[in-house]
Formats: sequence, C-alpha cells, structure tokens
Amino acid sequence: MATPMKSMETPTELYDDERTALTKEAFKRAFLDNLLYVQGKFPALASQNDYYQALAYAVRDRLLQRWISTAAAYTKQGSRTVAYFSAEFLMGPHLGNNLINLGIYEQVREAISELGLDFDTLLRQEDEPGLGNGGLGRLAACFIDSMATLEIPSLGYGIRYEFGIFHQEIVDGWQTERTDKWLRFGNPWEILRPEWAVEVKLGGHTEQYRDEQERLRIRWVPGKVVVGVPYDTPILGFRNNTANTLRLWKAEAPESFDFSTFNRGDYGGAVRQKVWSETLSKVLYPNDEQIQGKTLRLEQQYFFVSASLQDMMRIMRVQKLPLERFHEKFAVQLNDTHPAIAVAELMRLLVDDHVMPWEQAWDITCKTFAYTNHTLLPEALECWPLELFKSVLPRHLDLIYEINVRFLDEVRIRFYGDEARLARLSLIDEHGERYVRMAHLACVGSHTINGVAELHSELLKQDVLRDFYELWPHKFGNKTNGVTPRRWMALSNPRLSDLISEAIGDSWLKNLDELQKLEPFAQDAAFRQRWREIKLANKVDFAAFVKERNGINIDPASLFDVQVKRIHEYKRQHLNILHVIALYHRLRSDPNADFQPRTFIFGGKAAPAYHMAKLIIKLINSVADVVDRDPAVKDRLKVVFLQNFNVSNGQRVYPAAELSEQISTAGKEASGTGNMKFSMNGALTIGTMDGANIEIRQEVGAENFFLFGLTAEQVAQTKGRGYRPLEHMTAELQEVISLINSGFFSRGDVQMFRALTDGLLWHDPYLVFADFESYSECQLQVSQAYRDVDHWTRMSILNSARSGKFSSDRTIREYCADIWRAPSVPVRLLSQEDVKV
Ligand code: GPK
Repeated sequence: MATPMKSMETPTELYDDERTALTKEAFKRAFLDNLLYVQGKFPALASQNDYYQALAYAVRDRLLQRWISTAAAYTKQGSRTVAYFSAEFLMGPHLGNNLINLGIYEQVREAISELGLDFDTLLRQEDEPGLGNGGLGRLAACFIDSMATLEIPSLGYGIRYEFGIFHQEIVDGWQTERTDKWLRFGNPWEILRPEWAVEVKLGGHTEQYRDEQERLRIRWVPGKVVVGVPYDTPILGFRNNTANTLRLWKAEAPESFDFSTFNRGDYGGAVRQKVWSETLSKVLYPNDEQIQGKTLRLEQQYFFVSASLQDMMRIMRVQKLPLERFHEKFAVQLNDTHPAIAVAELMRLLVDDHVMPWEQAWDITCKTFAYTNHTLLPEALECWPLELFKSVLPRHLDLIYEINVRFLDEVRIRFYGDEARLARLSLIDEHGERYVRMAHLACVGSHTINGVAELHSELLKQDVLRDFYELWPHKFGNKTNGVTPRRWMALSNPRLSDLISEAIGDSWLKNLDELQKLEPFAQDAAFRQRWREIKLANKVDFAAFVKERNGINIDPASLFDVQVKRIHEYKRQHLNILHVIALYHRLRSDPNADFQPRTFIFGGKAAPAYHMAKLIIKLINSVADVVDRDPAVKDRLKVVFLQNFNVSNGQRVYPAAELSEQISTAGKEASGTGNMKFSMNGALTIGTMDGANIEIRQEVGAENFFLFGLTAEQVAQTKGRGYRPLEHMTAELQEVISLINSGFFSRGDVQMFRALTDGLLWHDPYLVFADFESYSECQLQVSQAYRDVDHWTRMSILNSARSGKFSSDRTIREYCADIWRAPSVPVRLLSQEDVKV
C-alpha cells in the first residue's frame, strides 16, 4: 500500500508544476480540475457560475505562490508595514484585475474560448464586492493596488460586510433598494483564517482594582464580547511578485459566551447572542458624507479597529518585536475619522493590557497614526453623543478625557487666556448636548494630517481644522488623490490601452507620466483617426449595454455627456438636469435650431434616507421619459439614467464618455476621483474650480478644459453677502422652473418636484442658480468645440497624455515619502528548495 507520508519525505515540485504554470495548456487542465474537484460538477451539468468559480479558483492557485513568497519575504525581513484602516474598500470584481496583474489576461481568454465557453459571460458572473459607498471606498481600493505594485509591505484592514452597498433599481422613476447578497454563491477570492480570530469587548463598565504589585488600576468589565474572524484576500501588484493582504473582519459569537446561557437552558438567549454578534458585520451603512449617529455604526468602527490593532500586536509577537517598537513596525493611515477610535484603542491596549506608562504609550500612538480628511461638509463630521459613546466604550471615554486634559493643558500654555480657543479645540463639544469629536481625536493622535487635493487641503487649514493648523502647522499637508491605471485603463479600456502601448510601449502602466509621450501623436492625423475609432467602438458597446438595461436606443454618433457619482446636492446633478430641460425647451421653441445631438448619461445612488437626492433621481428619470417619447426632439436629445452605478458599470461608462461633468459648488468636493478616470480615458471635462478639477485643468491646460462657475472664494463671498437666488433668475431659467412646476414632467402633478424647486428658489446652499448661466454658456462652447472633430480629438488625446499625475502610484509614492517612511521590499518567488518540508 502506498503510504501517504511518502510524498512528505521526497517533496515533489510545489510550484511551477502543472498545477500552477501560466501556460495555456496548464491553465485549461487546472480549470477542469477545479470544476471537478472544487465545484464537484462535470461540464454537462455545470452552470455559468460553476465555470466562473472554477476559473476563479484556477487563478487563485496562481496568486497563492506570490502570496506565500511575499509573506516569507516580509517575515524574514521584519519589514516596516503600512496598515490602511478603512471602513470601506470598494474593490469591484477581482477576476479580470488579477488576470491583468498576472499578465495572463489574453492567454486565459483564449484558453476559455478554446474550451467552448464565453469568457465575458464568465467575467460577468462575479458579484462585485461593493463594500463601500463611493469615492472614499474606491480610493482605498486604488491605494492597496498601488501599494502592491510599488512593493510596499501593507495590510488593508476593514470589515467583511455580509451585505455591501445596496442594489439600486429604478421603479417608476424612483430609486428602490435591494439587499446586496454578494456572498450568495461564495467568494473564491478570500481565505478564512480562524486561527487568528480575536475577541473584541463592548459596553459594560469600568472598575478599579489592585494588581499583584498592589498598584491601583482600571479594568473594563464588558457587557458583551464578540469574536472577529479575519478573511484574507490577496492583492496582487502589477506584474511583480508582490501579493499583499486585504484583511476583513467578520463578527461572530464567542462560543464560551453563549454556552453558559445555553447550559442554563436559555436556548433563545443563546441564539440571540449569536444573532446580535453577527449583526456587527452584517451591513454597510449606505450614507455618504452624512452621519447617522447609530450605536451599531460606532460598534462596527470599534470592532474592526480593535481587531486590527490586536492582529498587529500578534504579528509583532510572531516576529519577536517588542511593543515599544510598534510605531517602527507599523504606519497606520486613518481613512477619514471612521477608524479614529484607534487612537484611544491603541492607548488602551498599551496602558491597560500591556501596563505601559502613559507618556510612552502616547508617544508611540502619535508616531503611529496619520489622518486623511475627505470632506469639508459639516454634516459629515463624526460626533458621538457622550451617553451613546459611553454605553459602547466606557473605558475609551475615560481615556479620551485623559487625552483631552493633557492636550488642553498644552493649548492653555500656548494660547494664554484664550478660553474660546480651548472650547473650540476640545475633544468634547460642550455646546448644548455633549459630543465626542472624532476629527479632533484623529488630529490630536496623529503626526500628520492631510487633505486629498490642493484646494481641499488649503480649505482645511483655513476653515474646518483651522485651530489645529494654528497649533501644529507642521502636521498639515496635501496628498492629491489618484486612481489605478490598471483597472481604470488596462482592464476597462483595452482598445485604448493597446493603441497607447503600440505608440509608446507598455511601461506607462507602471509609470503613468510616460503618457506624455503621446503628445506628439495629437498632431498625427492617422493616430487621431484611430483614437476616434476607438472612442466610437466604446460608445457602440456602451449603447448596446444601455439598450439591454434600459431598453432605449442611444445614438453612438451623439456627444456622450456623463455624470456618474453619488447623488448629492453639492455635486449638483440638478444643475445638469435643469440645463437639459433648458435645451429641451429651446428645441421645442425652435425645432429647426442648429443643435449638436447629445446623450446625457446619469448614474449614481442616493442614500436611502436622503429624500432630496431621491427626488433628483426621479426628476432625471421623468425628464428622460418625456424626452424619449417626444418625437420633436428625437435623435437630438436623449437622457439615460443608468441603474445601480457601481465599479463594474463604471468600467463600461468611463471609456465611452466624451464629456465629464464635474460641476460641484466650488469648495465642496474634496477631490473627486471619477474626474481623473474620465480624463485618462480621453473625455474632456466641464467643471468648476473645485477639488482636483483645478489640478486636472492645470495639467491638461486651460485650453483643453471647459471651466465655468464661481470660485470657492466667490462662493464664500456670495454667501457672506446673503445669497438671493432670484437675483440670478433669467428668462430661460424661469421657463425651466415653470415647466417643472406645471407638472409637465410629472403627469400633471404640480406638487411632485416642489420641494426641489422651492429649495433652489429660496434657500439653496449650493448656489445652483448663481452658476446656471455660466454653465449654460459653457455647454454652448462644448457643443461648438465638438463639431471641430479634429480639434476635439486633439484635446482628447492631450487630456489622456497629461493625466500621469493622477495615477494612485504617484499618490502612494508621496504618502510613502512624506508620511509613512516605508521603503519598498521586492519579493523573490520562492522556489521548491525554499519550501522543502
Ligand atoms: C468623502 F467624506 C467623504 C465620504 O464620506 N465619502 C466619500 O466618498 C469622497 N468622500 C469625497 O467626496 C471625494 O471628493 C473624494 O475624492 C473621495 O472621498 C476620496 O478622497
């Protein structure tokens, strides 16, 4: 009989054997093996999803070699590691991206089609992990991609929500929400690590006690305990050997906890405990830039932060590093204030659990954290009512009081006699009901604070965080956002990427500044022709997609004008749709007017409780409906609302766009990142002087950008004087508002959009009317420019050629140099020799 141990004595080849080779033949074999041995299906019975799963597992096998090699390299070198703390990681589908990064996309496509299957159908099977709301979550995803590509040792830490961002469906023009069951068919990209589970305490109270050395100490007696179980997803670098880790925590009930209940015969109680525990990682809060102030949300934040810090301490134990060197081993980036409780939690772990003196623990804490702010909107600044905070984190409240006392002492000496300043800076807001200010906790506990675009970082210093800037100017800096060109160009726009590589070679994907080499091609008529053909082909693809989804025909020859992003008043989708109505009115009034045909494409989700945003969606759909049915404007004006805008749909729309709408009220959009994706893919921008628009315009040149509207300074002045919308009323705008209020778009219902129009007329913090004329005028210039096909194409090429700055690789290089001080650690693939058992 063959002994199973035999193979252990003479290790056979572990890697680069038939099982994980990158050749087409090996891949086919692996695919069929996975279908049989993992899915338990044979081809006649397999569904498309079974095939997708088999494909995903075959790819995953090929990631693991890199993952193990990376872990080995980092462990051996005890590398300095970036821990990116984020409540959101909006990853989008993994399969295509992993194939791109492994460099086997084409081989695998061929292998699959040689097996008689449709590769694109299989790609579409993946339910994308939508564990984020919008820009902030997608930024985290681009950042971990860039860290892996730049070979920076890093861990992304977050929550494995069972239900991600809701699925949006439009019913009778209104947004409806359906639960996102992304885990329904399993997730082949994650690996469960039950052996690294940790306990997280919540609630209860604190008490004093004396330790063995008779020292007076404080103990936290929790009301409940949950277990955090890590699920790891490998994050590949682009064509290198690095595979970093995204570690997401699932909440489970600790067995010991419900056993006691169970033993008492309280079966219901035991189950309730389990249900409650799992609620913690059940669902992503769907609010963007608006806090809801729910206890569960604070519990979620603390849950993942505590689990992550404990996990980092475990890693230090494994690597035999003393906790005194925590800040040398790890650089932690706080993605907004959602993980800011980490400042108090690290103090608790060091002071309470590891009996470290306060001063030393505080020194380590401040050297560990850095904080990124993502918004200037006051409604997004997290403040927790004191009582709520205390009920969830009684020990942390005490620690925050202590941090605050010491902090305000420092301020008192610096700003002698300035009581008002003390109140403004305090970690506790004491005007009326008392609150814990999470942004203040983040600022006090971090060595560096940054905004996400030049203007935003300036406004932070002048406005929201002014007092902190006056106290610690050296802590402040800017890190303009970026996006990964791997997903947002190579994967989503293969036609354009191939043309670019043909022209300038393919190293631009690792060094996006090389796109500059495209500039001379803007003067080359043949190249321009190919550039146009590609845009047209992308538009044709997108039109087919719209036909399938919305059942309407859009003309690929019309100008594709796109606004896709979360629906929010400050982003001003209503400014866009008012202008569409104005165009409609012009066409109806003068049917023979010279008119550049346009397709207006909208997409984005509204927070479920944000009524105004939902009303804006309804208005867009209502206009779309009327315009579609009106033969008078047929073929010249179309409006499409793309349902359920997410990463996958984004990958379809950016390559097809010609005009990118970035029309927020100046001073409100921190950066924007969609603006960058459009520009890279050759769309021109119509935009305000806001967020990263300013830097995009700077890079691509004012002559290749359609600028309109008030500047942030003018917005502030206008508001200072008292903004009166009626002063900006024009005849055309009057027509537009009247048409809406007449019930023309709402089947005679004159009330339907009143909340919206009244808001714009009487109290509009976003100055829509003030910018309307300038916007309209600018759109006229767009239409004229579009008619000069060659000129437009030149501008399009130059937008792409000059978008190098907006690679998230550049952003991450800056974080590494200025904030993290984390050197890269190249990974060598382990050979069979290295892993002999
Ligand atoms: C900012 F504060 C927040 C938030 O809660 N969610 C979110 O997506 C966005 N953001 C900003 O609105 C964008 O301007 C910015 O580009 C993005 O974060 C990433 O920094």
